[in-house]
Amino acid sequence: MRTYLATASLTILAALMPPNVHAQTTHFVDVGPGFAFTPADIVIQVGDTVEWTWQGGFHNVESGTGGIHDELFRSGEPTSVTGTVYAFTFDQAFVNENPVPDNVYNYFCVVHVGLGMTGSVTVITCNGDLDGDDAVGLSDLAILLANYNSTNSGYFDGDLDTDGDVDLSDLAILLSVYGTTCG
Ligand SMILES: [Ca+2]
Ligand SMILES: [Ca+2]
Ligand SMILES: [Cu+2]
Repeated sequence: MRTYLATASLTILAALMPPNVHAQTTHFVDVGPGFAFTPADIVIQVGDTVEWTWQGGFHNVESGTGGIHDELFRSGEPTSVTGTVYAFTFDQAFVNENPVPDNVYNYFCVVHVGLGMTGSVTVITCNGDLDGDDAVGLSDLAILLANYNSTNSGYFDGDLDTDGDVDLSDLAILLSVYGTTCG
């Protein structure tokens, strides 16, 4: 009975929580001029767009790991035309149709993958939800506080602004979405 009441209470609570929504933004990644994507590893919110811009060298962008294309996204054949732009939007439909572990979408330059020219896009589908229950609440706050003042942290440790550490700015973000639900 107690379990039933707790479950029912949570269900009612979830229905009352506002949805977890955010403004869509564009993230910029440089392709070259050396054998690198800069920044190589980015964290974005679902619905955001990543825009790669060629800064020099002969490169492309294609999803996959170890030089094996997984056919999720690809800029086309390698090009050396500086100023070339390739944009891809990681929306909910894309994530649903192409699930990958921890929502980490890896990519590489087919010419220079052997030189370590790789990158990744981590897509957050529920901002502030650190334990993956599609709601932002006390358990997520507890995770953030447990890692408070830590460095070299990841998003799911509570580094919500992905600047490498867990501090007041991350707490502010979590509180701004506290009580929201996703999915
Ligand atoms: Ca949660
Ligand atoms: Ca941070
Ligand atoms: Cu390259």
